[in-house]
Amino acid sequence: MFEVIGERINTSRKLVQAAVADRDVAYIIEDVKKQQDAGANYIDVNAGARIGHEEKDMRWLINTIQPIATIPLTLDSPDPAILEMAFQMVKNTPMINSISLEKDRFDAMMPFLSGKECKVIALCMDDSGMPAASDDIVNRAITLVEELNKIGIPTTSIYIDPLVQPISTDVNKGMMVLDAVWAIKTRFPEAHITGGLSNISYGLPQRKIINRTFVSLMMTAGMDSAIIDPLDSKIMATIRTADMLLGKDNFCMGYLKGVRSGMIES
Ligand code: THG
Repeated sequence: MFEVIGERINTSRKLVQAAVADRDVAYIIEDVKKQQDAGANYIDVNAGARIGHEEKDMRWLINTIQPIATIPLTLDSPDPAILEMAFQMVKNTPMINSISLEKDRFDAMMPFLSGKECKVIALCMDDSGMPAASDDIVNRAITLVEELNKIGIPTTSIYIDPLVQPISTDVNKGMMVLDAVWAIKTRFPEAHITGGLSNISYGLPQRKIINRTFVSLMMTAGMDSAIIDPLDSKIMATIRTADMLLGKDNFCMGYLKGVRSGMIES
């Protein structure tokens, strides 16, 4: 079944930033509980927005969330030192977000991940920047899987993020990533495909209809996870329905359960 990584605990969101600045434990706990109740499989924790405060904010968030979390955390930082610190704090094996092929980050992340039993998000990014063609995405994914396999991370623990780019700047950006996801999933059927979706609609009005149409297309190509807001009931209903239509929901049980609980409606 599709895995939802709840994105709400991110200091780039104004209310979360204020709650973190005020050390408002109740606000954060309430938000995490809501994401869990809405069906999240992981809670992404990103403390990157308050410049100079990431380490302390990340520590505080983990200490606040961990006692009430019933699902694993996704530790989200571009800084390998922050990820290492956070990894040591968590009791349940987390998901690491992320490694990439950018040299400094790659070189720092590989020894850290070596021999660890954790899931890892691998960004198809290198020092030349965002991928410009479908083949770039696929080639970077292949390198990432091969390198991670070498240090003992099994393909089933790897979540490839192909990096979604705005369709408003180039109408081919949708097909570019869809083709790449299809190719990666064909080459590595055991790998997962994840990522943020909202970049696709950047610069256009009515973004949510674009994001949720895109997630169903991405699921057809092989995406089986995404970093989204689980409290957005429309995208959650789209995901549950697409999962069923793609044969991932035995006896349509997930769909039926979603309808009975009122989470899915036409
Ligand atoms: N790939 C990976 N990790 C990621 C991303 C990705 N982590 C961060 C991000 N992208 C996904 N997380 C979020 C979290 C919150 C929001 C968007 C993405 C969000 N944004 C509002 C907006 O842009 O309108 C902010 C509004 C507010 O201030 O509340 O909510 O792609 N591996």
